[in-house]
Amino acid sequence: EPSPDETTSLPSAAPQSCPETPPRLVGPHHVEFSNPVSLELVRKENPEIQEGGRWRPKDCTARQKVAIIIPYRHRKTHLKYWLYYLHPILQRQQLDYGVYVVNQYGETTFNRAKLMNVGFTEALKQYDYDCFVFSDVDIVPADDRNLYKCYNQPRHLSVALDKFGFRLPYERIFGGASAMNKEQFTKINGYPNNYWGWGGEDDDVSNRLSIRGLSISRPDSIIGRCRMITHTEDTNNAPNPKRFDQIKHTRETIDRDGLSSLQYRLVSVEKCPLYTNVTVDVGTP
Ligand code: UD2
Ligand code: MN
Repeated sequence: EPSPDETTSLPSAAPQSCPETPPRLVGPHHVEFSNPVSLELVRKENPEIQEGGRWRPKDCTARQKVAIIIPYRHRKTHLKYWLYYLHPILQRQQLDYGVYVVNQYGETTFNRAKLMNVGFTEALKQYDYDCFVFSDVDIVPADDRNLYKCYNQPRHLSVALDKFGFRLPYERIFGGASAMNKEQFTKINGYPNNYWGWGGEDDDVSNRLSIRGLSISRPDSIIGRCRMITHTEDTNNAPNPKRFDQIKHTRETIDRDGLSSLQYRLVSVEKCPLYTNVTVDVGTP
């Protein structure tokens, strides 16, 4: 049974709450993916990160406890870039945070959405998180004013991606990187569990939000600039041919498919120096 995180050497809660606007943000910053980085370098440049990829500010109490959930399989080079760029940003944002890489076990069809539900559930077993950022492993914000935290409405973070010409490809998009607090996430019954392969699951979540009367909040397209690492299609993640039909039926599936029906076999939970590695068997379609 995992113990609450307070047993680590994280600084204990400071009396004063951190300022609403983090004081050490730098604004737009350079992001490039041309020279691969090592985990050793990331550790060296982020000496305060505790095992499992945990950090919290020492001179003030963070306003939110944020679990970052990354759906993952066979993307080591991308993960290293993500950790390299995000750890410094998240510290400047003064969040009390933990990074959870949810690694799909085996070589069966990828299920991004179900991995998100597993990440939410497993992160809550470790610490009393109140906010959840769900991020692809290949997306890095190019401006640290894009706060990886939760808002009154679900937050879409990756709003101005290089891949999409720095604008939204369509208004209701919620894929890439987004944030929901515990209440918002449970209100939509989490992600659907039965989208196997590429596509559609992010639009299903977007449908869930509108069905439950939630709207999408976003930073502007300057602050919301992000870069996506270019990549080819992964093996075992071919476009899901059922997706078009599935996203038409969210209204019927929202209550029965999601956190309420989540089943998985936990293979391991490993506290690595820069992230917690959750390996899970999500089954097959
Ligand atoms: C888009 C969406 C993404 C998701 C996906 C469809 C944006 C910016 N992104 O991304 O959120 O909805 O379409 O499923 O709208 N992954 C692995 N290993 C694999 C396969 C996937 O780690 O073998 C993870 C990884 O975190 C990756 C994510 O799943 O970033 C999404 O997969 P993708 O990058 O192939 O999809 P993409 O870029 O078309
Ligand atoms: Mn991608």
